[in-house]
Amino acid sequence: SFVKFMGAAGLAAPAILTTGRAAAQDKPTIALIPGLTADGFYVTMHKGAQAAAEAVGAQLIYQGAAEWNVSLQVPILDAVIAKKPAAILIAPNDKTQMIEPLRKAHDAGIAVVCVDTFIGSGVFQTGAGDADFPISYVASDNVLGGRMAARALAAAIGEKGKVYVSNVKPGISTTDQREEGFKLEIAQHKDIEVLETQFNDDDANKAAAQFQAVLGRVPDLAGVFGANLFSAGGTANGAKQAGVAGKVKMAGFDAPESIVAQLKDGTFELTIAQHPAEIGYFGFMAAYAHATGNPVPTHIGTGFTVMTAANIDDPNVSRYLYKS
Ligand code: T6T
Repeated sequence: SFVKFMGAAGLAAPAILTTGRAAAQDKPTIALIPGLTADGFYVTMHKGAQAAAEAVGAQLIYQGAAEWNVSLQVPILDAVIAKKPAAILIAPNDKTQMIEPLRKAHDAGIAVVCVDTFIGSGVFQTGAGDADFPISYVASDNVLGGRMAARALAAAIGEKGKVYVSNVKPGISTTDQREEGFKLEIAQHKDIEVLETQFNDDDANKAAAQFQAVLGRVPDLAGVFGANLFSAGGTANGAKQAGVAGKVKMAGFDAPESIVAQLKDGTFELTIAQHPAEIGYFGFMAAYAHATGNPVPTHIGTGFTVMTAANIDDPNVSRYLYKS
């Protein structure tokens, strides 16, 4: 186009060409569908996306289900597709079951960006596989996060003993990868035995009950990795009720406000805070760039902050606590 040509020639486009239709296209509507709504991780991601929307003067639609459940996420996705946004940012509830529902968005000309969780392999725009159509994946490095948790937990239990992973359910890319990273790292610590994973369906009460059941069977349990907010929080409650908080060592993932007291009283050795506001901000910007004709990276990696009793009062650490 003339505007592109002028840009390539290094000249400012005449103002008249940037008004009208072009200006309307500059303000796309972009939707964010979280994994679930009642979770500080996604509340904070929403704030990041909102900040990005305000920065560029574009519209953000935010719509999600109250639980982590494919059968609840699909109708929300369908309702959002019907609103014809330029792009949908989504944390898919399952890496396989959400492929076909998301293909509907893609087929309708809506760009898909995966945030936090992915579909397929999470490697997009390669022309390979049946799930490479999302334009970008914006997330933490979850295998690395699992490895980090394993190293810290191994040190906390003196490099020996029995541990298990409290996890959500199989098929979720993030928590699957955390467990994978955890086990890869623990394999390097020969005196640590990893017991069977306990799946809690993102239900903290279930995670607490599972902790007590495992402790009943394995009284010398040394440690637990709680692979997300509800897994970690529920396991901690279970340990408290059983009177072994601080004795059975805990490595957590995610950073709700309640983690501060639990780090200080020794319930948790550490927690690995993700940076959900970054995921929301850069996820939105990737979608916005695409909607306005600019190329985007197919993967954007965001950071972690490791929180401990020793550093949690540092404002550069506590700023990564999730909002509620
Ligand atoms: O850990 C986050 C998120 O990364 C994961 O995909 C699901 O669980 C959380 O939302 C925390 O509850």
